[in-house]
Formats: sequence, structure tokens, C-alpha cells
Amino acid sequence: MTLKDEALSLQAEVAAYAVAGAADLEAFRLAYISKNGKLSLLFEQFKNVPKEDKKEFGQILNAVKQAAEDKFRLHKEKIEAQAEAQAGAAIDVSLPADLGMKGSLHPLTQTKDEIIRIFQRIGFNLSEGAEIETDWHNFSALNFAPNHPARDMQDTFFVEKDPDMLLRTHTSSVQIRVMESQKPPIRTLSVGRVFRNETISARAHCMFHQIEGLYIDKNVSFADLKETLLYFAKEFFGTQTKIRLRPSYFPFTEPSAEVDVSCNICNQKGCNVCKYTGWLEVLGCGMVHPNVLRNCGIDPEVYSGFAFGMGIERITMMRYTIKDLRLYFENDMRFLKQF
Ligand code: 2NM
Repeated sequence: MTLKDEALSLQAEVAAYAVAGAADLEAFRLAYISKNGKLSLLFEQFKNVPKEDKKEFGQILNAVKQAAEDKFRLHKEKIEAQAEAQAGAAIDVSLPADLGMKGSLHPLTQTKDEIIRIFQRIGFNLSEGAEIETDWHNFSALNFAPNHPARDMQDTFFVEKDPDMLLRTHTSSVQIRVMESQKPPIRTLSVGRVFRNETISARAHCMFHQIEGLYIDKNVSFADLKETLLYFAKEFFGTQTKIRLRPSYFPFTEPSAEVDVSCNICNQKGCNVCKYTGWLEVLGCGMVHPNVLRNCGIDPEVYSGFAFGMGIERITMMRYTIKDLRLYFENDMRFLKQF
């Protein structure tokens, strides 16, 4: 066999060599590529090749060398990738189980639950109602004038196919339904999501949560309202808390008031939370308007009552000094994990 024939047969051997794993690959490297491999031995024979065959012999050997090195690299990469995948899939079954992330109640839910508990202790029950309401239950029964600005498209979301239907703008609609269907005494809370057509910002959102209270019986007075709210303020904000009432206006109550609680952050010395007033506005309230009672079939000559309402977002913001309302609805874990 000529040296050229030997080179050609080596070329065929390299091409046919089967590599099934790391051991085969090492054997291949030793046999063909290493210093003492068959390729090196043939290269050493170069000087013994007849002059006229040197060029062709050299070309064949270089081609075999290239093929052997390519084949080696290809299989090496394949074997390494397999090893990596296996390492990733390896599971240590003796490790303690990952119990996963523990959930927690949303800050708004925590506030809502606490307010409910406080009023339940003095005999308030819970009433629920739909988020889509009629104009009657959301506005007319509550003594809103037909041309009241809250009825404007700019403020309220109406159902396109039925302009008598809308997304409730407060949970008072639930209380209208309670008064329509139950006889006094009534002591109830309505809690839930309400909707207003507002531009979304740090201080306003098109949806928020309200909690409203209603107490109807014989001889319910404004003094009862004040005492009930003082009880609430002390339970929720701390026993040292004071309240003050400022005259206000709502279509559905007369008289009406805004309620401030003393700022416990600075003990009324003045800070940037209470804007150096010593007071924080927390809710609105009043004596249920005789028209509202009449609209619900309750005789205002026999019964009287008070009502109040507060925004759950607002109270939660005060409690935790949350500066942007939008955080409540983004479900960002970095925010939620803090509560
Ligand atoms: C407020 C403020 C004052 C209120 C009135 C009624 C109803 F249905 F009895 F007329 N429910 N809630 C009311 C009164 C709500 O929220 C700021």
C-alpha cells in the first residue's frame, strides 16, 4: 500500500469512526489527533513520499486533519451540552420541600375587615348589592335633583344600551334597597367597589371602595351619630383620638357634616400629613333626609336615622402613609409584600 493509499484509508476511518460518548471521543482523540496518533505518524512519512506525489499526499493529509478536528469539536460540544442538561435536571429529594410564597390579605381588605368588626360590635350587620344599579337607587331615591352634576356623563359611567343603568357611584344604593325592603330598626353597613369617571392619578381613580353605615329607628339623634363616630375613631385610630364635625352638604342628609380625626402622627402639633392643621378628614355623615326615608316607604314623622360614608383607600393611605392610590390596583408584589 502506498503512503497515498494509507492516507486515503485513514480518511475513510476517521469519517466512519462512531462516537457514542465521552469515552469514545477520548479514544478517537488518542487514535487520530494526539501527538502519537495515526495522523502524526503519516505526517512523519512525508519525507518518504515520491516528489511527484508530495502535493497530493499533503492535500489529503490536511483534509483528514481538518475532518478529524471538526469531528472532535462537534462531539465534544454535544457531550458537554448533554452533561449540562443532566446537571440541571438533577433533584436532591432529601431537601426540605419548598412551601411556596405565602399569600396575605390586601391592605384594603385588612382595613375593610377591621372597620366591619368595629361596627359589628355595636350591632351593625352587613348588606350587599350589585355594582350595576338603576338611576333610582343610585340618584333619585337619594334626593339628587334631576339636573344634579353627579348625574353627568363626565362623572358617572352609564350603561350604553340603557341610560337608566349605571355603575354605582357610592354604596348608598345598597342602603336604599335595604330601606325599601326592611322595616326599622335598621343598623347596617354596605361595603364595596364604586365607580366614578375620573382621570386616574395619585389621588384619584375611576374605581375605589366605600364603607357606609346606616342607622334607622325611632328617636335616632345627631348625638347618637356623634357618639357612634367617636367610638369608631377611638377603636380604629387609638383611644386618645378626638373628632370634630364641620358643616357640609349632601343631597341625602340634612344636616350634613364632614368628620376630622385628630392627627396622631404629630399629636396635633402639626406635620406634613395633616398639612399643619392637626386634623385629618376621614368621613362624611348626616341625618338621613326626610325625602330619602319617604322615597323608601319609611315615615319620617315616626323614624329618623343617621348615615355616614368613608373611602377605604383614603383611610388605608392615612394608616400606612401610602402616597399613590394607583399602588392598590397594580398588584406589584413589592408593594403587597409589605402588609
Ligand atoms: C356619606 C355621607 C353622608 C349615606 C346616606 C345614605 C342613605 F342611603 F341612607 F341615604 N347612605 N349613606 C351617606 C351620608 C354617605 O358618604 C360620604
